[in-house]
Amino acid sequence: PSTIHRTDYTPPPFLIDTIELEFELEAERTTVTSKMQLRRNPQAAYCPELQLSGEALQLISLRLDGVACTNRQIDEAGLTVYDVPDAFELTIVNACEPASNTSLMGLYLSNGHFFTQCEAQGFRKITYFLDRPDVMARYTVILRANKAAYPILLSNGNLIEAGDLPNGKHYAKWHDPFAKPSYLFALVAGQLVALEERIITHSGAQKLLQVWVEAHDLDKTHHAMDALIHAIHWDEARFGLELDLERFMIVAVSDFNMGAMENKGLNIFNTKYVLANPQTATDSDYANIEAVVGHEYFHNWTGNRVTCRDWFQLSLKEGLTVFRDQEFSADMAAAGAVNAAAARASQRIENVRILQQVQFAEDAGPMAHPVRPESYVEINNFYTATVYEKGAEVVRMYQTLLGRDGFRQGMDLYFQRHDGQAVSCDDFRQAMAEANQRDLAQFEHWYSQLGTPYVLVRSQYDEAARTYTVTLAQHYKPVLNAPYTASAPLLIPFAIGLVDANGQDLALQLAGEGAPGTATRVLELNQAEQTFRFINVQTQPVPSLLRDFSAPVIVEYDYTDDELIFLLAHDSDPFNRWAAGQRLVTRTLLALARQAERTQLTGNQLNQSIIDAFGRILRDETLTPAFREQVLTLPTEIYLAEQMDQADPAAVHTARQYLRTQLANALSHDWSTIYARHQTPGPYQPTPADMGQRALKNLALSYLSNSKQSAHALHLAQTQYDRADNMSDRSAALAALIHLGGQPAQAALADFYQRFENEPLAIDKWFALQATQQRAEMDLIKLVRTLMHHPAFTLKNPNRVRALIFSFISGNPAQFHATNGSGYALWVEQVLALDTLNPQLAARLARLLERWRKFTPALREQMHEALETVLASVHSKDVREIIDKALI
Ligand code: BAL
Ligand code: ZN
Repeated sequence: PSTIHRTDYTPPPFLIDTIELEFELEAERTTVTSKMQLRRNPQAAYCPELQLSGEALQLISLRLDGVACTNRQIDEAGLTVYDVPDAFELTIVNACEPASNTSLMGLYLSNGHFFTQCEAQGFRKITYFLDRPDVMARYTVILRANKAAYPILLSNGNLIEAGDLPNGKHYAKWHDPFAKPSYLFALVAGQLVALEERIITHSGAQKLLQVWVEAHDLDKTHHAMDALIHAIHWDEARFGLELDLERFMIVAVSDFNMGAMENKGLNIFNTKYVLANPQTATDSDYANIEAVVGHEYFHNWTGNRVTCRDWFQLSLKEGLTVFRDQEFSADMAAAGAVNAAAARASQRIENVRILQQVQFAEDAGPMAHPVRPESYVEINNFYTATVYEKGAEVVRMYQTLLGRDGFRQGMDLYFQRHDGQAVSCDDFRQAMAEANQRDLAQFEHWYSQLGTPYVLVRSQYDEAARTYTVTLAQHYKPVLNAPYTASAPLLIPFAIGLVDANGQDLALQLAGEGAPGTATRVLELNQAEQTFRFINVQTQPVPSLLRDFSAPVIVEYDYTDDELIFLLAHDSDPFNRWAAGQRLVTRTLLALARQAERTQLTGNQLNQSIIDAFGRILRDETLTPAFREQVLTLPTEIYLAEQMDQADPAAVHTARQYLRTQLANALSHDWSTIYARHQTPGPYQPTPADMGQRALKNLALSYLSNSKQSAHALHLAQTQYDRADNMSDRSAALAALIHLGGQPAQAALADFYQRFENEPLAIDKWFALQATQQRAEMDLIKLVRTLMHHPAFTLKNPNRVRALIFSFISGNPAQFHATNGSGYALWVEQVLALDTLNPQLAARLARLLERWRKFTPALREQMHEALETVLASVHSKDVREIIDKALI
């Protein structure tokens, strides 16, 4: 497979103005007729032949301007038509095979219904086309199918006509008035029902909103519909962006590689991000649905109206849209909360936690790439945390640097200039710069440089001069196997506060300034090293660094434990309060892990002041339950292993379990009190306040089940399981029961299965809870293998595979990395099994071993062998790219 390079971009030699598509939908073999109006692109170099992409297609006929055309060739990549005129009509008839398409790209079947997935390059599995995002055409689509089997026929845009046909068939004709790239095409056909709402948007236009599902799921669509309505209003209020179609549809599908897809006017969603009722969905499911519904809706402008010139610009739409969905979720949480700032901070903590756990690790491994990648073999491998989450942080930094109004002006100019175009990350930066009359040339490095920047902080207090000097130095650490390591100083917005001995923020005044200013200051670090001198500082402060995580960097500063305990208690910036706690606990856990590598962890090895500090947070009723839950949640084992020079999953597991038990026992009275106090009376409501209460209560239950009070915990868990009126409480109780083991666990697992046998998303939880249990005496590889033989398990459903196999590997690294290699053997088998079935999912699984060089020598060697084994038999370019990069 060849490598595609960003700098090789050339404009498309031809443009397609319109396309009329006709589908004869048959499961085994669908016939597609495509009539396109093409013309040479005046902006491109002359090319005599037309090359159309096509994969796994059978060409039936080809006509050029109505005449049969034989001057053409078909190969693995597609169809070439030689010596074409400057402007012409091309009519292609081809077939594809939806029923045997297990890749879930192109046209496929799920539960007997037809669905499509075209991003990034799935349209070429439907028909021959210029399948690239800078070719934007107007689509008219006619769907024909058996009416009884497929009563609902949907495509993008507006329904023009529909009617019956002979032989039990019917048809529907759709027209999308907006030119779009092929990756935004979609069709759906099946037995579906819809929840409908009509709304009026701010220009006074009436819109039809529909959430399409299978009939038995109709009661689980209300939350998604509410989220959609909120998202529509939010985008009007915050960015002045209005829904541009007469109707907007969401359709749920259970077999889906991604979370959801923003096809124009016809979003297709993984059921996991649509379906919710209190019995089947947890609080985090409710929150994720709101975020993903928002995300896909926001793409209508950031992605669809203005799209990407090429796939290297993916973050142009994804980073921006993640930023927008994060802001939406934060505003929604704040609107429903008593303490809006705290609600916003909790959202921010969740976003940053994912970045630190997933993206920082990606940035330090063989798949490290800039937010705007330089090259790829398979673009599907670049739907990454870097493009999405780091990309969102890059967008957030514009807002931090330019202010909210300045950012809005930049967005306005971006749409004014580029509506209807396929553009680049540079165009976005240019709009931000020009709308604010700022030179943002240096900001380009955030798009072009890979790796996580470090900011080394040194500080000095001069008591006599009453000055406090802060020196910031930015640098990268070498990235393992990174293809290139160029580095120029970045423009880093670095928010700082200084906290006095009483825990109060100082009003900050830099040398040269006439008067003290705000408590938080955004310093602009734009050189390799810079010094900032604060004046009129009466006593030595403790610095609160990178407040609200103002840039996606790692701060290096020698905080003492006491300083961290102080910030945990006093910092006015809630994000940094949480960050101080995490720093403290990570430091403690890493010391314990080092110790566990040498000797057994017994007795109380902990600094009492740390336990006291966490106890005070736990008891502090002025803090929201959601925040307390976040502070008391320990970093994951994967994150901790990543912080070691040589990852030792077993030692990390021992250390983390040890600290959990210590915190459980030392604070057991508090946990019991918390458990009793934070019940949520009344019917289930997914409000931020109730969600926070449940999160804290269920954390208490989890700690109690790790404490000496296991009989008490068993009683609580059993009662909670039996009485639960919602999935958050029931699944938390089940997790506690599984942890406590024995007959009650088996009984609850059996009950749960029976109760939710017909609810696939709940059964996913049943698999995941078993795969992520933390019981040292349990052979989880054996359990996972047994569960893989369960009749409800299938490799064909990505959610099920993620629930069992991915959950096990990421939730239980100590068992996965068993020294006998049994985890790696499982990995090899499953990567290869998925490789032919669903290459995209296989590549995701393959990535779980990419950090092999980071591990202790004994594990490293076995992981290397496992990678070589996969390489010897791999078929897909998706998996091959990952393994090749890992082995460089
Ligand atoms: N565009 C792929 C799915 C998403 O990011 O919304
Ligand atoms: Zn997206």
